[in-house]
Amino acid sequence: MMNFHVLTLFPEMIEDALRTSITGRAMTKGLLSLHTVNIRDYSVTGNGRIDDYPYGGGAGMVMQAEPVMRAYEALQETMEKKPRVIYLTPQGQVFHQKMAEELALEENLVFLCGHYEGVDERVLEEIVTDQVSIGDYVLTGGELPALVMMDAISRMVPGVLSNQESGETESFQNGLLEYPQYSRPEEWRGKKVPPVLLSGHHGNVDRWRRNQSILRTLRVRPELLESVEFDKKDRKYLQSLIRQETENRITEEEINFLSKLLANKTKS
Ligand code: 6GU
Repeated sequence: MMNFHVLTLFPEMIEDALRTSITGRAMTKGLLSLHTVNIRDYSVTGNGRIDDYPYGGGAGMVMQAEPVMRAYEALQETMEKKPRVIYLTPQGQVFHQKMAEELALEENLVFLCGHYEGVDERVLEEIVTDQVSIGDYVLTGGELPALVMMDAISRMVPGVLSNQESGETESFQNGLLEYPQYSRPEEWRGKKVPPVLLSGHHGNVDRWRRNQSILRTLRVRPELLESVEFDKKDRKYLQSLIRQETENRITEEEINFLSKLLANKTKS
């Protein structure tokens, strides 16, 4: 059971997204709960404002400390133990799968979504335990990042995915990108399904998929290959790529990368 709490200026954005599809089903099943708090309800100026000009000047507005603190305090009263509080910001650590798996073990998680140029640093020092970014680009607010994190965390909560859906965890489990998938028809607009997938030979299918995963990872995310364990058959495939024995044209850069990788892996 995972209880998400979200401090935000746009609660409906969070509610609508999380009540959709697999996370929505998990909430109905009682495996997840969602509690949003509208920071604007904790405005202290009487006119509903929660932002003000930055001291020292500069562009934009800053979310004030007091409304954020009061919204948090209203939440915290409902919990026995101090929860982890995640502030979504491009200045945070970059989110990854291991982090999702670790956070899925918590009972309560609080997400603080900032807007404008950010949140007064003093309230962050008081309540935030983790600062997280979802990648190197800038968004208008923390709501989409919070939703991205809650989605990734939810699917790691036992029971949220069906057995069939759990298979999809494979993608990153072996440290490689996923192999290509095909469904009916066998030929679509002149393009055929790779014959090995129709052969019924499970060993060959597994080998082909593993090779496709390695090839894709080499082309798109070569740095991921550094932390992958290669067995004898993997190394044979990598050698065949280097010798250009496959249909797949490999660039000189990819060959150099693979040669170094194989040299390093044999040393250790
Ligand atoms: Cl967490 N917030 C914002 N505003 N932009 C981002 C981000 C977070 N992560 C990547 N870009």
